[in-house]
Amino acid sequence: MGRSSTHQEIAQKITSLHEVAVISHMRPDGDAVGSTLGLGLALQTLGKRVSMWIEDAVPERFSFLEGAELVTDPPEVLPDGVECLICLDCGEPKRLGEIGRRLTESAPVTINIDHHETNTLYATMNLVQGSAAACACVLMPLLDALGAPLTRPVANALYVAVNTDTGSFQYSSTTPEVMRLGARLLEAGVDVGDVNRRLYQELPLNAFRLQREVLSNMALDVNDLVVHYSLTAARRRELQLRLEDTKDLVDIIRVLRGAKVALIFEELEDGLIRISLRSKDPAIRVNDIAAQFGGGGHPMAAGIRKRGSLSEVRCAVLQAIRSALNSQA
Ligand SMILES: [Mn+2]
Repeated sequence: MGRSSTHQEIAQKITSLHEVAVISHMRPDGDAVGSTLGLGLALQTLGKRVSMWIEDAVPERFSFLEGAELVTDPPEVLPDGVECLICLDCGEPKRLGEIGRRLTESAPVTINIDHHETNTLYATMNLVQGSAAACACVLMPLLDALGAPLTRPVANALYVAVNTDTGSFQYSSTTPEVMRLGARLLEAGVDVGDVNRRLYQELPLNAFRLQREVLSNMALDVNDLVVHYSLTAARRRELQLRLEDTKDLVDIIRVLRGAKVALIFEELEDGLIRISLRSKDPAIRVNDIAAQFGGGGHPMAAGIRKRGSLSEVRCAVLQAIRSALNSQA
């Protein structure tokens, strides 16, 4: 395992390099895309050669960001000339995808910048702040240490990252510090109305069909303390869903009054079950529950990928949640 470094040490290292690659986790969310573009574009303005890689395409929702077309799938082999691989918003190498994970092994130097408590400090240099609301919040002081100008494209990217990871500045991770960062980004030219319309008011029709499906078929457990929905592979095909369409499903059911835990169980085509977990009670840490099944994340938002049948996996995870709720009572 690598050691922890300061913003200054990492800025010094990056300053000494000519060519870097920035990578973030597969099935990217707003923080993954926004942080990748924020750092990648900023390093370009500093005269670096920069590649930006994410396995699975940039979701359509974020494709309006300037530079989004520069983000590509990672190459099978690290190109000659890349001196350093910078991993963003990623708690462990396998979240980069199989190709990305292998790249961390072949890169001469790796830098890990993240905000997952469960981060395994897998890189040569690690800058991890478990309490930060988004990876972008860890990046901002680094950009300052690098002397990178906060251009509008960089500010837009960082704003999307912080906005989406804080649930539009609603989660308790939204500290005064986060709001100050938001203010800086607005001063740098972010058009709040325009960006939020693009993020939240441009839902395609199949997303409505999916929402209808979720609301019709959600299930309750443990005296309504737990709400969950299961999407079978067959139903996914019928609704013609893309990978990115199910990303925020859990937000539809988590709003139920009285619910402490919300979950989405998704049957993927390759025999994997993907589970999104959200807690509404700080005493219920869903990343601890996820860890029992090889998953991880944050106390209030976590994920699991597990092989097995939908009913088997659902039964085991719900049982673990019942135990957590019972030990609390
Ligand atoms: Mn994040």
